[in-house]
Amino acid sequence: MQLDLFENLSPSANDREILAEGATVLRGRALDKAHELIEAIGQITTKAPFRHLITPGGYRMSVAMTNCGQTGWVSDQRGYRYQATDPHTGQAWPAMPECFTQVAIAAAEAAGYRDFHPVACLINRYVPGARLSLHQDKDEGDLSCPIVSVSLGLPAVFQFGGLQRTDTPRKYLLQHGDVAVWGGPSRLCYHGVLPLKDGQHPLLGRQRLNLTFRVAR
Ligand code: MD6
Ligand code: FE
Repeated sequence: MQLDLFENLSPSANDREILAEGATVLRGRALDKAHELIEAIGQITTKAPFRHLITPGGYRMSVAMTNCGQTGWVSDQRGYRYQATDPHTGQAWPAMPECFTQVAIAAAEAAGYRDFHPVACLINRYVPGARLSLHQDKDEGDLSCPIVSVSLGLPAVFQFGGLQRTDTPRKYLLQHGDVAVWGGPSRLCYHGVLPLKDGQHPLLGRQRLNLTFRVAR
């Protein structure tokens, strides 16, 4: 009985979309952990609040950010970098919660990346209108490891292009619970998020939260 093989799979367990070689969206992969992740984000942001970073060019980012883990991504007039302390408090970033690590490792494995051990998680908050222009993630020091990205709250249009800024990006809707895993030949592909459309999410209201797990030095 062929059907029996699939009987125990939840409807989403095998739902994946390949964006390019090495880049996969696992639809709904974090859905069953969403409450736990959101609760943990609340704890983290009491110690390391969301803030709007300033780009090296002097612009205030519309996306608000914070971090947890051994190191965190920051931006200011001096440039983009990872640092072990929160520039706002001078304290170490809050520890990475166990539920974060588990979701990230399991998703990486499901996408074919074994032995992924994230040390940093950048937490992004989008309110309606907030956007992230096309960029490459290249400040990590170790580009051999993938990035795992978890979407929560309002849906967003994710743009995924090629290795050149001028390559025309394709668009993908990232919804609550979706996990994108990104590495190998597409690790340096340009990507971005279009201005968030207004809406009301049952768990998060008028916002989108995104977690990106990284191996950084
Ligand atoms: C976001 N994500 O989805 C922004 N970067 O809010 C990213 O910039 C990103 O989703 C690298 C890999 C996956 C991502
Ligand atoms: Fe990115």
